Amino acid sequence: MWSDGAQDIYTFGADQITGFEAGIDKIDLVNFNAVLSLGALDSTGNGAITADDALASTTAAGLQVDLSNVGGGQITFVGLNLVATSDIWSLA
Ligand SMILES: [Ca+2]
Repeated sequence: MWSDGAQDIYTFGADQITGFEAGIDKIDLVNFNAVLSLGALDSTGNGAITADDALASTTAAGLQVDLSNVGGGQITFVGLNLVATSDIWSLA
């Protein structure tokens, strides 16, 4: 997946995202609404998803969020080590 500079809304389960623009682009996890909470994604509760959170880790490519235990895949944010929870949609 590639970002084109405008606001992009990503909806999916397993992908590598290049060019994600913090504060502009959004990750829509509506498909995981029933099985995943924002608190689970941001287990440290600091408003950002980083390698310190339970479902995230740092890979050579960038921040990877592992949704495999809720029926998704691994989402890799290429070149990033942090994604704000405000850029995540559809989770409570
Ligand atoms: Ca966090």
